[in-house]
Amino acid sequence: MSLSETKQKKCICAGLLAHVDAGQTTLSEAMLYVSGNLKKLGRVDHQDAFLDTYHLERERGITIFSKQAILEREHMRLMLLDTPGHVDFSTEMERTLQVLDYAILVISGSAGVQGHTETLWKLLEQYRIPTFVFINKMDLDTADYDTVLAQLKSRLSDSCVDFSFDRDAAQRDEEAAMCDESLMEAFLEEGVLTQEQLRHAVVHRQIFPCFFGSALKLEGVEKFLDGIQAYTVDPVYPKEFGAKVYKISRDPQGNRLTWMKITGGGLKVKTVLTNAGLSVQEEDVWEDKVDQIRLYSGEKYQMADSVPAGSVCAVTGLKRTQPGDALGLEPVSIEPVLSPVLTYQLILPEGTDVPSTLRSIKQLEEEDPQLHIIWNERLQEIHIQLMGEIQLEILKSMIAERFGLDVSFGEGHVVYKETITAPVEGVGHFEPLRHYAEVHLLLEPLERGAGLEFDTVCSEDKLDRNWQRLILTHLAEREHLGVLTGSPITDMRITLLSGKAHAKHTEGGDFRQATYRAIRQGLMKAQSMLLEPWYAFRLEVPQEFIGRAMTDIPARGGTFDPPETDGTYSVLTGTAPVSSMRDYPMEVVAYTRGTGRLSLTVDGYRPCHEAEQVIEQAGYQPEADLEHTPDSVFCSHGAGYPVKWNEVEQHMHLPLTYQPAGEKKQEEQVISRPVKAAYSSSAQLDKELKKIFERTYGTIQPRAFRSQKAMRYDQPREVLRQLEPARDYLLVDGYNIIFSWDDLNEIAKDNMDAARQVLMDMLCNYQAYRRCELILVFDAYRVPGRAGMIDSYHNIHVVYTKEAETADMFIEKVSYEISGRRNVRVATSDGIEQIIIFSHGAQRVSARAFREEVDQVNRQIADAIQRQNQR
Ligand SMILES: Nc1nc2c(ncn2[C@@H]2O[C@H](COP(=O)(O)OP(=O)(O)OP(=O)(O)O)[C@@H](O)[C@H]2O)c(=O)[nH]1
Ligand SMILES: [Mg+2]
Repeated sequence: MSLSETKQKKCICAGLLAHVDAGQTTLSEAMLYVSGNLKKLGRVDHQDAFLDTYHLERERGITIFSKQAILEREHMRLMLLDTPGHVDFSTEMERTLQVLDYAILVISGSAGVQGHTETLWKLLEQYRIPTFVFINKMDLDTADYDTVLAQLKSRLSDSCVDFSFDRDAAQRDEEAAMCDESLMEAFLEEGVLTQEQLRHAVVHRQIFPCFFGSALKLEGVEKFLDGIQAYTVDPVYPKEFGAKVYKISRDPQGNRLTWMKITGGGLKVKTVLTNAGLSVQEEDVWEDKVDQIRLYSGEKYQMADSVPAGSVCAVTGLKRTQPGDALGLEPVSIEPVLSPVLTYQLILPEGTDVPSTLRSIKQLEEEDPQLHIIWNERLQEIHIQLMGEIQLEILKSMIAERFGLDVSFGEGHVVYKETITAPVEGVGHFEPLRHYAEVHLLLEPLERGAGLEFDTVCSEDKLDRNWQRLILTHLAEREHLGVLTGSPITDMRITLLSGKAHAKHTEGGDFRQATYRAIRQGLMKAQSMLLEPWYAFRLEVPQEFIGRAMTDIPARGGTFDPPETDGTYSVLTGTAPVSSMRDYPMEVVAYTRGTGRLSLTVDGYRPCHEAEQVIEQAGYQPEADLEHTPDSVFCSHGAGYPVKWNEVEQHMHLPLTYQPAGEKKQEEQVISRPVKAAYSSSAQLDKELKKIFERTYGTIQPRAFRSQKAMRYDQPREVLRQLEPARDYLLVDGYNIIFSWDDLNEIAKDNMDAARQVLMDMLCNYQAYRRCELILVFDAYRVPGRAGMIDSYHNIHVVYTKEAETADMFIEKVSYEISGRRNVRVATSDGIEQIIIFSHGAQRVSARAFREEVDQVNRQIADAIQRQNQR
């Protein structure tokens, strides 16, 4: 297939969306069949539908993954995307929205508009997707034309217009003209509307053409295709390359597929794609070559050497793409609207190696980023976010299938969020030796459902544009946690007010630190509010049970509109917290003996109805969460020291600029102080410190090894025999720490020996103060000739591991030997690889947290020095 061949036809990407069981897979099948693209008509109920290809889909008769089919007509190529209708898979559905030219909303003629249909409608509005409606199952006796059309108009939009071809055209045009002023003008002038005018109205979402039929009986399907052909416009694309990634999956052979729509130019195989130039962190930039371009239709695919703009294809060879990636000229995608509101503990079978399993399970998160698979250090648990029980069951089967693991899940809990009630200015300062950054952020509450917005009002004269961009990236790059329960923050605008860099000492990482700290400092100052997810519900019960329903809902913290009566049924609509409604569907079934219907759709977040209990239960201590510390680091006499969040404003270098309403403007005399450039070499400082330290605390004994000489070891456990018995042990993963601490990392770039030396000196101070048995471990391969040696350096031990033995392995073995009997801590990097150390009871300290401790010790020593000097 070549670029030129395909371009003569109108090429449209249309997604089928619906409430579960409305018949979208059946409709796709029917459309492919009647247009001659499918020889044999399959059927969902016979487990041979063209688009329900995955075995779990066939077994259950529901769609789980979105899938593509290519429908060729004489003058039109339709790229159909079938999506799952079940709410539990709605994040999968939402991912396709970013690539659709048109949506086909399928409604069951007998079930009518459902709660989920309204959710879909809102999404289509948000993504501004022109929409056709197909009312299916009209073959059933329970389907009624007038009822459904009235429902469409009242619950979705007045602009839903019957476009059936057998309808009186004049009547249709008159109805269409009511939807828009300019259409009305045209209609009054001409008495009819042209196809062109209607097309224009459809693409601008002024009209939603509706068609009726039966997918199963192939009725109205051909006409529907005619309608799509007649009332759609061929999208126009720019010449320069652009593409939007909407999905990551794996084929049966395990090849990683990146699903994308080409939105500009075209794509040829062997092209090198990159995400560089987009606002990503340097370490996240990738560059990969397109290996194959596959045009899928159902399970089968054709390979193409090149595809034109407008195509939807799967590409192999890209290793680091993510759903939502915008490549080339494509603008950044909007954040997904739907997200799971339940979180579950994922329980691995006994004896499973947690870190390696976690790494492989993370593969699933690539495919569904909304799963949010996290390792909760505090609870020592894997947590995963899900939409509901069906997704949970499917995930369990998939994990068994792909990874051979029989996992189970803990009881689900709702996912809380936090926001603030009034604006506040947050300040973060980060200035360890040879580093510098200060950031001031304005945190303002936004209306519910707004999410997070980032902005800057900082003048570029004050802070260079590049630093500002970096700060905005840091704001967006991770989830920021609130201070009530440690849940993610939302519904806030965060604006960069001012910031300061140092001409020599500022590095990118410094602004990250200052930014994170500024947010948390602001949150500590602010009045926070806990939010919880709410459902919009629609409860239909026989009239005799309406009294029961009306007492149940308030008891569960919900509210409702006055009940309506629909024949023998009463209908109650309203909203209620997810947390208290989770078991209600079962209860409705029970008390109505199966005659009641309850539909629940997530309706965003609102203030938590039992905030106090939830906060108390969470037991979250924001100041103890060192990964999200609200405190800052300042510098004095060449040494960094921590400053508590509530004292930061007495030390900051830039003035506050936000004026809370009604408060008098602060004097601007707190103008920036000169940044301290003083830096005395660490060795010199250490010598000085040691002298004074010894005066204060007595001589530092080299208590280290019984034998003072360096020695070789064979088994890591032999190292232990060399140690004085102690209560507390600290194992430090040397290179991990060097690379994690910005200042050491900087030194290491020029001179690794020097970096090692500085670390050793710092740890000597630390050991002297904390009196633990400290073992610093370096991978041997970087220090020729020392492999397998244990050395003593003043009051600490330094181990150079043997060849083919990593520091990790050494630490694991040694910590295993001592833990259980002693208090063992391991200081290492912030990655997740090291969780293993926990499994035998040793405690892991992240590089960042350990740095805080070391800095704190230094500060205490500095205080001691000061006291000494004052005597
Ligand atoms: N009577 C009748 N049944 C239909 C029609 N279309 C689909 N069905 C039946 O409705 C059921 C659901 O059809 P699907 O096509 O799987 O529905 P879906 O919307 O794809 O469902 P999910 O993918 O699970 O959301 C099946 O049993 C179909 O046979 C129709 O036009 N008339
Ligand atoms: Mg389906």
